[in-house]
Amino acid sequence: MKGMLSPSLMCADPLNLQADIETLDALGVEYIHLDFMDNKFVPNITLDTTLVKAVKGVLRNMKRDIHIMAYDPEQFFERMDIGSGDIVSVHYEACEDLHSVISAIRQTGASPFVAISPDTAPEVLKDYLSEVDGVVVMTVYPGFAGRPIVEGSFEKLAAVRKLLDSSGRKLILEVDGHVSWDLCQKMRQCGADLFVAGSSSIYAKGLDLKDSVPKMMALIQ
Ligand code: S6P
Ligand code: MG
Repeated sequence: MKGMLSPSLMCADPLNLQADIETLDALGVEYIHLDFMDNKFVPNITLDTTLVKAVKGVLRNMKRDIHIMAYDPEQFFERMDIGSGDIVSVHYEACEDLHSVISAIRQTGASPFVAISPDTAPEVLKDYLSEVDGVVVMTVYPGFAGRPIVEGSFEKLAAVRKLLDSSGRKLILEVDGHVSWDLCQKMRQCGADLFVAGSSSIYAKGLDLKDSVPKMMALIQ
């Protein structure tokens, strides 16, 4: 599978979101990463359901990659208008009945992914590999941009890759957190397919997306 990019909209200038989305779309970026938080599962709030829904209306070729860092994520699906073409990831640590949440995502036509936080072991994923289309490995503690990578993240990515391949299904490995210029190629070597790019790379201060995005896309191939 070729490496794909998912720029994190929470790292964009909040007064310029539509222009950024249009630029990313025109540059051939595959996904736009939308972080939704409830201020309970993680101590922060970023993009809200109204915005996540509105983004759907301005996309041309890009698809939404919705990362829900919230308890009881099902309550937000309708307000985000999730459906065909969307990736929707929910956290293993935040769901009481993860099987039923995955099934609810599938029923909308969206692609269900399971996300795991840094302290969660890869083995917990085994029970869900026949139901999801991919997995998100968080390589920072969720809630904020600009955090340092957690130690052991490369080994974890490689272990998850092995697990996904052992399922016999073509599952996507998404990496989220400190995907920097320096580290993205090592993440690729460890088996990541989909890269969330934020303040450590394309959204670093002073950069122009028209330069930084093609540069990042080349690095993760
Ligand atoms: C963090 C969130 C991530 C961030 C991303 C930002 O809770 O899930 O998607 O947006 O980590 O990128 P960076 O390079 O600042 O870590
Ligand atoms: Mg995220």
